[in-house]
Order: sequence, then C-alpha cells, then structure tokens
Amino acid sequence: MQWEAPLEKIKAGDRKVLARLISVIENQQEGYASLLENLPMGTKPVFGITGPPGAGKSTLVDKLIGKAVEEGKKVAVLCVDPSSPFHQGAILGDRVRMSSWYVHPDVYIRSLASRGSLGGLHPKIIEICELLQQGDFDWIIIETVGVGQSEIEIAGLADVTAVVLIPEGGDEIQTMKAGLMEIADLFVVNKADRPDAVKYVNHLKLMLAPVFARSQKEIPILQTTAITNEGIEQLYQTLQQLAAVEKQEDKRNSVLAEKAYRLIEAKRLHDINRNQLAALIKEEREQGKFNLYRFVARY
Ligand SMILES: Nc1nc2c(ncn2[C@@H]2O[C@H](COP(=O)(O)OP(=O)(O)O)[C@@H](O)[C@H]2O)c(=O)[nH]1
Ligand SMILES: [Mg+2]
Repeated sequence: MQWEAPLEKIKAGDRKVLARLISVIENQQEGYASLLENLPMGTKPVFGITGPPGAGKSTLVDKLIGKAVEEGKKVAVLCVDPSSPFHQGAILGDRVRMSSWYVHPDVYIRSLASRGSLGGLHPKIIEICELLQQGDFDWIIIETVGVGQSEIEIAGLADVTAVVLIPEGGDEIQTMKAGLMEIADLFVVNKADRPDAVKYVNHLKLMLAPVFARSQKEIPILQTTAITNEGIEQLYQTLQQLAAVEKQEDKRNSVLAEKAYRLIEAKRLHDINRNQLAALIKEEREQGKFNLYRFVARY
C-alpha cells in the first residue's frame, strides 16, 4: 500500500506529510480513494464549535488549545469558513487570534474554505477529519461559522457540539434556528463581561426548557469571557466529560450513520450539476418535450 509510509509519519507527528495528505484529499489527487479506504477508524474525540460570526469562537478555541496543551495534550484544529464575501476577513482573523499556536509543535491548525457547498461545511471535511484521526492528536476541534446548514452538519461530524452565543438582543435567541437547539450538547454564552449577560442566560434557560423537557436531558449552559480566560477551565472540563459520555455506542453509531449518509449522498450526486441540469432543461423546453418527472426519472 503506497500510503503506509506516509501514514506512519503522520502518526509520528510529521505535520508536513499531514498537510500533504490533506491536500491529496482536498484535491482528490490520484490514489485518494485508496488512501481513505485504508484509514483505521479514529477514536479521538472531535469537538465542534459553532455559532454566529464574532461570537468569539476563535478566541475560545485559542484559550482551549492553551488549556489542552498545558495538560500535555496535542490538538488539531480545523477552521471552516464559508467562502462568502461577507466572511473573507474571517480566516485572516482566525490566524491572528490563534497566531501563537501556528508554530507550536503540539498544535496543528488548518483553515479550509467551504468552496461551493453553499452554506455548508467543506465538501471534504469528513475525510480530512478522518485523516487527522491518524495523527498523534488527543483532541480534534472544528470551528465553523454558524450560517446556512453548517451547524447542522457539524453535529453529524463532531462527537460533542458546542454552540457559542453572545448576550445580545433577545431577538437573536428568538430567531435561533430550531435545529441549533437540537444539535447542541453544550451552550457557551461568551462575552459574559457584557452587562446583560445574566439576563441573557436566564432568557436562554427559559427558551430551552421545553427542548430539555422533550429530549429529557439538560444541556449545560456555560458562561465564558474568552478574552480574559474566564470560564475556560470549566468549559475544558465539561467538554472532556461530554466526550466521555458521547462515546457511548449509540451516539457513535448515529454519528457514523450521519457520515455514511452524507458520503453516499455526495457519491451519488457527484455527476449532478445545477448548471448542466439547467442547460439540459433549456434544451428540452425549447424542443417542447420537457416534463419535470420524466426528466428526473432518468437519474
Ligand atoms: N468583550 C469580549 N470580547 C470578546 C470575547 N471573546 C472574544 N471577543 C472579541 O470578539 C471579537 C470576535 O472574536 P472571534 O474569536 O474572532 O469570533 P468568531 O468569529 O466567533 O471566531 C474579537 O474582537 C474578540 O477579541 C469576550 O469574552 N468578551
Ligand atoms: Mg473565527
């Protein structure tokens, strides 16, 4: 197997080889399928950190890395940002926020743009995450901006999903997508230094009460002030505890089922392209023989 040697290197902590193999997957270079098919199943906990832009996700991740490294852990971080023009500064921002870690031997940070998959995560994120599992990391963190479908997708990828919110306007919570409440294993109210933080947390608890009742589980709501490191210790401990719980077989299986579903979906749709569909439809309509259902039946 051509990948045996590079995989050994990744296991031994070779970041250059890791970066190279991530590119192989990203660009679907020759042999990438055989690479994936030969990856042993990963067992490291994957933490998804999601929430609106500016909530302080990168700052929190930066502090969490600090805590984890202090505890002797090695950490891999994937920063996923939709390549929307509104977020172009974000990746650069993350670089600044986590700059001290880019050269640290126990930390690996990779930014991915979510090319094309509108509002979703990076199209190859499942596979890249699986590759990170082969490294010498104890923790894998994925930071993703909560727009479009990305936070729903993160829940299918991460063992533990933390939704980061900020104490701003009650309206923000009211418009919080229903899905967001369902996917959270943990809520983090960051920027607790703001005067209306306590009010916000109480409001959030009230809003979530029916969700907790329905799912019969209490989802922790933590407060943090990332910039001053406040609440980070508790966040770190809570994430650890949740990872231990979420490793239960049932949850594992449902996470794997979700991954399988999305990979099958991508595989089945790989040759379907909206522009091509539009061109075909145009042609058939011009010929006056178009019927939507006969058209779909061909696929
Ligand atoms: N006041 C305050 N500002 C914070 C806190 N955490 C982060 N910020 C600031 O909020 C801004 C956005 O943070 P960032 O981590 O990039 O947010 P992200 O877009 O969610 O990754 C930055 O200017 C941070 O310095 C906090 O706890 N309190
Ligand atoms: Mg960020």
